[in-house]
Amino acid sequence: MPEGVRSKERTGELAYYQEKEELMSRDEMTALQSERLVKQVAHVYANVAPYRKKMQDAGLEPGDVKGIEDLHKLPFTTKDDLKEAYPYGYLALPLSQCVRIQSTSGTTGRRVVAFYTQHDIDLWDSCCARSIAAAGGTNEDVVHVSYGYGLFTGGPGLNGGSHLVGSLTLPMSSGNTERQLQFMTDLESTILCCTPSYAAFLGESAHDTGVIDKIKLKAGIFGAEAWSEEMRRDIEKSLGIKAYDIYGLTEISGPGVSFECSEQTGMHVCEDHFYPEIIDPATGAVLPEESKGELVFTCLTKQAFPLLRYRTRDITMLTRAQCSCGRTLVKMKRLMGRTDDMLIIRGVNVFPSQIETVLINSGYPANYQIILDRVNHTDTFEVQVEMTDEMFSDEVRVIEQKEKALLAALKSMLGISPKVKLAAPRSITRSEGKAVRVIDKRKI
Ligand code: DLL
Repeated sequence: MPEGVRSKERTGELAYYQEKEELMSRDEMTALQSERLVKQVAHVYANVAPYRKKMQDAGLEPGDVKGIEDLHKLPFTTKDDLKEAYPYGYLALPLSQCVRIQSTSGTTGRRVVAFYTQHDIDLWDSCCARSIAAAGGTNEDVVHVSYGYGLFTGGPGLNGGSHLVGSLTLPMSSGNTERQLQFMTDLESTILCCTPSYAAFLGESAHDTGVIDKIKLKAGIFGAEAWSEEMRRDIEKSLGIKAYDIYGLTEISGPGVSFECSEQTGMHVCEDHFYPEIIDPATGAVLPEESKGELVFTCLTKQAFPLLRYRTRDITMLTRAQCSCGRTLVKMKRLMGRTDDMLIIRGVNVFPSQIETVLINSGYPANYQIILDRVNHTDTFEVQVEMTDEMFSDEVRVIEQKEKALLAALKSMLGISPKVKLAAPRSITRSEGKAVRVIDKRKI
């Protein structure tokens, strides 16, 4: 039986899940990354037709990439590339060798389906295990996973990591706050994994229902959506814990691409598996460390869905400042925004264009606004749309029925429910320049 990460509390020693990789010297890491990249490029050239074509178009052969210093020669991969090749275009192995798919929360066309071999699942789980160990998790902890389970990577990823650490894992999934608090108190959960907004809500509910004194949590691992230092402090105070950030994306594996340690100044990237670069989003030029730009990842070890130079559209910066936890893995700062229009609402990825499609398909004009706010750390989400003259009615009941029907159509497309408000014809302010579709009042 695997021992997982044993408690070192008594000695006060820091626990790592994979000490060798997490504390590797810069030279050793570069050599490992180079060796892995050369193998990976040969693998994708042989097995992924779009990569072979991209490389041929750029006049490149696998032999031209001799180490990590040649990475910049390779073309980028974008979400549009994956969209065009949906679902199997970037699959590098026969399906018979794959054991799992996970998917992003976008709808068809926007949805990315990621494939995993058992090796890919194992390495992903190991990255999540690093995160749990960095948050102080050991085989004496009870890890309460309230990320969604299913196609979303949050639940499965942290679940796998918790098993490797040897913690008792509570696969709660999201929702049903009353039951969450009951398990949390009855089974004495010590580490909570969920979105930061849900953590804040759980804290509030624990205070409101008077169970806060029975809660034994010591740490939380929160990610999948943007959050701020202020929010971190609020959650820490409310739940009496230390709150750690965790980052990842389905295309690259899921949570655990990077994770925070006790220093809480950014997330260590699992760069032995996922090589990060920061580029200028306008020109594609690689920027030096400590510059703000778009984060790009190359999968060095994944077998089934090994993306090269994938443009995440997330904005951050990388730093190699020495970390008090001892880890030498490069750190990325808390995310500073995105280069595209994707909104993350209560942890779900939503594109304004999806909303527009539903409105237009339901017979509404394209005069609408999406209004987002954050009340008590929870996102509020409202869609206001104008009625046409034909639709307009003085009867409240008729309007309510229409709102209900539109809400159902939006929920089925997006997977989450906005508040729907039908406005009188021509009542939404017109813009003289670009239309302002999204009003995001969330202060993050
Ligand atoms: O959100 C994976 C994940 C699950 C990460 C659980 C952390 C915890 P996707 O649904 O593919 O995957 O969404 C990926 O979410 O490109 C970021 O824009 C955003 N995101 C993820 N983590 C963070 C974070 C998962 N810690 C997209 N802070 C990414 C801010 C985050 N944004």
